[in-house]
Amino acid sequence: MNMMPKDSPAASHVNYNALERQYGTGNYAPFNVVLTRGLGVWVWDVDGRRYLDCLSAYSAVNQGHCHPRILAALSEQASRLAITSRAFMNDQLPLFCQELCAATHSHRVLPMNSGAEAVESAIKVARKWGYEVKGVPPDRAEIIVCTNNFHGRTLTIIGFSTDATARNGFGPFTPGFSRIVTFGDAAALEAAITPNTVAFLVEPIQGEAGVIIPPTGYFKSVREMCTRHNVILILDEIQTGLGRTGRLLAEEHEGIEADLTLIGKALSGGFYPVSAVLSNDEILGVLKPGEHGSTFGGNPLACAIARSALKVLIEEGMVENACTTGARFLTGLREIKSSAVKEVRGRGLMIAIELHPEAGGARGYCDALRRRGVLCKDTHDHIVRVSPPLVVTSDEIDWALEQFDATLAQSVAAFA
Ligand code: IF1
Repeated sequence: MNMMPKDSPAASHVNYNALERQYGTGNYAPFNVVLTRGLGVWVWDVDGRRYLDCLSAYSAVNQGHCHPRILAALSEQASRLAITSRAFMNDQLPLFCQELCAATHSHRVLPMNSGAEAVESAIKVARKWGYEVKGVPPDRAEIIVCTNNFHGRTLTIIGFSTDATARNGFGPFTPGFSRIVTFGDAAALEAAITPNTVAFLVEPIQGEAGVIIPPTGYFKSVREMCTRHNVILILDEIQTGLGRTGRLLAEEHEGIEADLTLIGKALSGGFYPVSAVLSNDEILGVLKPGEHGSTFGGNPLACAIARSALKVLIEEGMVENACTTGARFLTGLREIKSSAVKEVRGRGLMIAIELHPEAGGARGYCDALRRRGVLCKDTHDHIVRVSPPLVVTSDEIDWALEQFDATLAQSVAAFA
């Protein structure tokens, strides 16, 4: 195992685990690893052990940890001007909007901060568009979502989650999301649309649900239906976007264009919360001065970082690399002979290994991978998510495949 770079802090005597348990909040159950440094696809723990990051902060570090060009842009801007509020204009936001529109073939950008804020903003905009443009009666707007959706953790969003763990104990919830349809079932969506439906909010690939790839043609049908019924198609690309699936936006695989696209996470290369709602005049034009905003949304530092993160992603061929190395990873994982594996699926570098329930649970495999220097995360008990930064090389994929092969080949009993 390569040791920590020379200039990193030595192993500390701080009991990080105890401190976090004593003073933090127990809303996570993290793996037993304390990270202190990251560069590219690699991260190091406080004891100098190196790991290949196959989670990428849930696709927030598509560009790799601490990308030097993005770091330089952050440092330069932060030393000059960080935040001004939107009460005044700044010299970064207009360029950020122009460059993001050009890259995504959008016409307008609403800059926000977290992914959930982008989702909440999209819900507000879709409702207002419904009342002012579509003519839905006041307070009657309906938005359709999918089973097993994940769009964030705010009250409105968990209100339409189908995951009891996300909902229990947090009610009452925001009305207007009563119609929840099976992901991939076009007929179910057709049946759920009413004259009061203003939008269909959906992930192009369901990430947290376990990298659920839609049936071929599903989104073509969705696009046709939304157009026919004058319903806004909102694609949540906060995880699938910005190269993760081997295209700049996952919608490109489906040959469609959303009416409203949400991006976040890697929009900052993992340095800063930056998200955005992408759309056009008719939809984003419903927002008038004073009707929406946030303290940090569109601030100069966020915009400078995002401009660099987008430039780096495109100029350094990371989207194309996700396509080629993703295919290599998927093929290699599928060639592993293991009684524990039920299915390996994915698109680009958004991959999941679904295990048989008898395998004893994905968390045990993630722990075994961690001990071999690969960091992965389990989801829904039996699924291992695999999503390295988009700068990963073929050699690094091949090394990772050796660790997966050794781990998955272990007897199922080892993890029971
Ligand atoms: C956690 C999950 C992933 C997202 C999509 C919106 C958001 C997310 C498709 C909200 C955020 C994060 C949340 C984070 C872990 C991670 C996650 F496991 F929670 F479900 F990626 F799959 N749309 N996903 O994936 O963005 O407000 O977080 O910036 O809650 O621990 P956010």
